[in-house]
Amino acid sequence: MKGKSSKAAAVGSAAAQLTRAQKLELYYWMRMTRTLEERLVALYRQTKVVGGLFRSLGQEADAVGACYALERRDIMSPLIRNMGAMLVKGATPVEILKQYMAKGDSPTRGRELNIHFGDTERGFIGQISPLGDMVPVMAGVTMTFKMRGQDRVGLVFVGDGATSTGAFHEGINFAAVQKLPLVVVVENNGYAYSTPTHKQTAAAQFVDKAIGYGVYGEQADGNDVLAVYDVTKRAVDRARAGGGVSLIELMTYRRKGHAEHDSQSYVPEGEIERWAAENDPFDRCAAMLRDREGVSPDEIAAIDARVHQEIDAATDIAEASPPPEALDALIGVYGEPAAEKPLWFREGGAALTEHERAQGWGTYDTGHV
Ligand SMILES: Cc1ncc(C[n+]2csc(CCOP(=O)(O)OP(=O)(O)O)c2C)c(N)n1
Repeated sequence: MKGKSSKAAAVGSAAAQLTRAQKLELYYWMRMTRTLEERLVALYRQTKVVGGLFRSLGQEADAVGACYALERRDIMSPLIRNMGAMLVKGATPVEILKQYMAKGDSPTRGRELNIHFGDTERGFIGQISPLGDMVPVMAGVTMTFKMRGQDRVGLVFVGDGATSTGAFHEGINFAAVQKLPLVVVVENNGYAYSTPTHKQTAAAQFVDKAIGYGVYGEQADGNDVLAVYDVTKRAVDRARAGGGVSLIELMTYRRKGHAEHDSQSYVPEGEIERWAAENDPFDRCAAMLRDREGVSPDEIAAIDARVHQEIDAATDIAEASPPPEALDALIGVYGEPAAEKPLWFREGGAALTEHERAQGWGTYDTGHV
């Protein structure tokens, strides 16, 4: 409901329209996420990973289920724990492994770490590290969609900690006022680094913040991949139809530390084990596939085996890749001269060139600010 938060509806019509094959695909992407992260842990312990390693253990359903609701033309901005969303959007295990190992032919040629890379063709953009800052960035991206009259939606992932930053507030407020086609997914996994949620917000639940911004708000069970898909698909459809911003809170739990080096000494005894035993997204997805789609244990085992084979092959390729050459550091530092490139708007509403018009660009009077 607009301007109101609402508790998660039970899995609704959007998820009910998914085919058996699509549900198996959701399982495949979740399995790919978990197994690829496990492989990265092994490489990390062999000191082959450069920098930190960030896991999404126990919250794989969020990244996969939410991103599955997007079309290829839509743009998604992940956080460090949303590798699954990048996989769904078309990032390959080879790219991710090379990037984590800072190889010379990795997407950023060894300059950035983990999943800090993007590809607008496939619809994901590289995150910037300051928490919350991707919200105003995605407000800008979706404003461009709106000004160009494009049928495209943006989705930005933020953690519970990120919602307490100024950038989050400014970004969602601006997007709300401009009625931009933006879906803000707040992954509430209980902790921001070592800070439990109740120590960084006085709000009873993050979805309540939707009221203050005048946007739609819904909360869903983040460990149920169908519920995640369902709530996100509704928000994406609403954005595409001109209904503006939605804030979705996904209730989940971070079973690993902030990064691989974090011992989680601040976590109360038994909490992690309880979530693992009672609320693992895989167990729940496998039970759903068995009970609703008649999927056999053999079918599940076949997917698991396929994922392992794909990751083995990707690891061989990534490990064999060379490190960066020192002189590579000079490549791509400066852009090509922009003289040939038309601007996407004309200040003061000046006439568009034929080329701009053909591409569907518009005029935008910026005034004299
Ligand atoms: C503005 C800012 N402050 C601090 C940090 C350091 N930092 C990186 S991740 C993180 C915790 C993130 O927590 P949350 O937003 O809840 O996401 P989660 O890691 O739980 O997925 C912190 C404090 C940062 N990157 N940016």
